[in-house]
Amino acid sequence: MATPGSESLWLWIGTLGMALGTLFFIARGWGVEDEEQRRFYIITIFITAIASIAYFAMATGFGLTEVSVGGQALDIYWARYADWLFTTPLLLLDLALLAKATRNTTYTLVGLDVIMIVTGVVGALVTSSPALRIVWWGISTAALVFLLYFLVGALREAASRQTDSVRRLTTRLRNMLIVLWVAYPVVWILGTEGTIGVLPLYWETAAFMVLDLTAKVGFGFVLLRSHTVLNEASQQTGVASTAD
Ligand SMILES: *C/C=C(C)/C=C/C=C(C)/C=C/C1=C(C)CCCC1(C)C
Repeated sequence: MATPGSESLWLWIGTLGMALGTLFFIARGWGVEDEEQRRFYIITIFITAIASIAYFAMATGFGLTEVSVGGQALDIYWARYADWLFTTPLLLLDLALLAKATRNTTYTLVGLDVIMIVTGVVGALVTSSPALRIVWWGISTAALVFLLYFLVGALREAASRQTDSVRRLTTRLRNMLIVLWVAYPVVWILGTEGTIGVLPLYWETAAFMVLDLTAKVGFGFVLLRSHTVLNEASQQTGVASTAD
């Protein structure tokens, strides 16, 4: 097993940020009685809790491996993918619940997401050739494109059933998600994984840390900021289920 280098600084900042985010969401959700609202808290708390554990593991040298591709030794933090495999579906679930997306839509989003992460980790660990790694990156990126396409469609469809403030919140979170998620394959291909070596591991780790914190803690802040809006979002369920 390889040992972390100077990039561990960013991994420790990530650990701390995720842990503080987790504590903040727990404290904020403490007195919330409404079951529907609590669901958003539970999901969001698990997102940052899982990420803080993954960051701690990486900062202490677990989840790092060295792969050799065409004579080049690459340091790969595979623990990221274990984190993302659970946290990205949970992020989508937050948004799907807010939008009252149908189960089929939610499953489709989660399915594409799992394909994206799994093909991403294969790309990160494949050693036969740099070209093959890029092919896996392409497959993973294609899954992301389909995912975002379905997400936009599903949220547009849901918009008519939402109040103005819930719709505004959904749109804001959707835009955040699109901008942030699209940056991941870019960092990957420019970083160690892409073998081009534009972005050294130190800066790649910093970039992923900023993206992860924004996509999880930042996303959670925006989602859980207004209890009034979450309340409206949960009340719609009542309306929708009586209308059914
Ligand atoms: C909290 C963590 C988040 C929001 C992680 C998101 C990760 C992605 C959108 C990753 C996407 C990837 C590709 C589209 C291709 C290359 C491999 C990945 C896994 C970096």
